[in-house]
Parts: sequence; structure tokens; C-alpha cells
Amino acid sequence: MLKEKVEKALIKQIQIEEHSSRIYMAMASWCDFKGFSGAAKFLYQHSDEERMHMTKLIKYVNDKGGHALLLELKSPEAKYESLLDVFEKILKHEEFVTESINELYEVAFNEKDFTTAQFLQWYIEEQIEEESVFKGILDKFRLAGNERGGLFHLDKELGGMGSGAAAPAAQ
Ligand code: OFO
Repeated sequence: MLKEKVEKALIKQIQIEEHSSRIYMAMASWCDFKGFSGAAKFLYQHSDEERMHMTKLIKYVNDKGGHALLLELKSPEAKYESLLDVFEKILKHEEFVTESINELYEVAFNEKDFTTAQFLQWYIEEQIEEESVFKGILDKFRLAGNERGGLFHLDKELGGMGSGAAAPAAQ
């Protein structure tokens, strides 16, 4: 049985993962609208992955005797200055998610819930991988500069990339 404090912290993380999925969906939609079809494809896929992260947490909470509730979500931002702006915001958001996973891990550990701490290892590794993928993409932006041709190739490359993380088994 999950301790109340741990259950509450897991539910907050469910909200964050669901919100991440919506943020990336909104970004994918903006890219699609602006004609960045490669980036749109990459971000639609990334949105699906965040949804899987949410589902994995929901199933875990319910399996452990808790009740995984879905909390209210804010509307994601709908307009971006540029494709670079989109990817800078993604990295910032992922850094926020990493912090939140670390805090959740701390709650589980302090409550001596080592099963949950173990479960969260997957998310810790996932965040390392995602931050590295998005830092790599921002490096490519720097190399491409502001030229139209560079941006065109970058968009094409994004369309051929997986979004960086293997989809988790939704237990
Ligand atoms: Fe859920 O992995 Fe990023 O945010």
C-alpha cells in the first residue's frame, strides 16, 4: 500500500507528464501549421511518449493500491517565435521535469518506500536521455545558424529522428 505522501507526489507527477504531452502536442501543431513537417512529426511522437510516461505512473499507483487521479491542466502556449524558440522551451521544460522527478524520488526515499524509488529509476534515466537529445538538437541549431537552407535540413533531420527515448512498457 502506498503511503499518502508518496501517492500524492506520484499524482502530481502524473499531472506533469500529462501536461508535458499537451505542451509537445501544441508545439507539434504549431510546427505543422508553420510547415516544419519534420519537427512536427518528431514532436507528435514525443507527445505520445509523454502520454506513455503518464500511463506507466497511473498503472503503478493503481497496482500499489492507490487511486491515480487526473488533476486539472493549464492550456499550453500556442505561439512560438521560431523553431529555435520551440526547442529552447523544450529543454527548459525537460530540466523542470528532471527536477520534479528528483523531488519525487526524494519523497519516496525519505518515506522508505524503496519499491517506488526503484520504479522511479526508469524515469531518472529517461530524463538523462531526453535532456541529452534536446541539447544535441540545440547544438545542431547553432551549427545551422539562421540560414534558410540550414533550417530546412534540420527540419528534415528531425523528421527522421526518433524522439530520443524508447517507449516504456506500460506495465
Ligand atoms: Fe516524461 O519524459 Fe520528458 O518530460
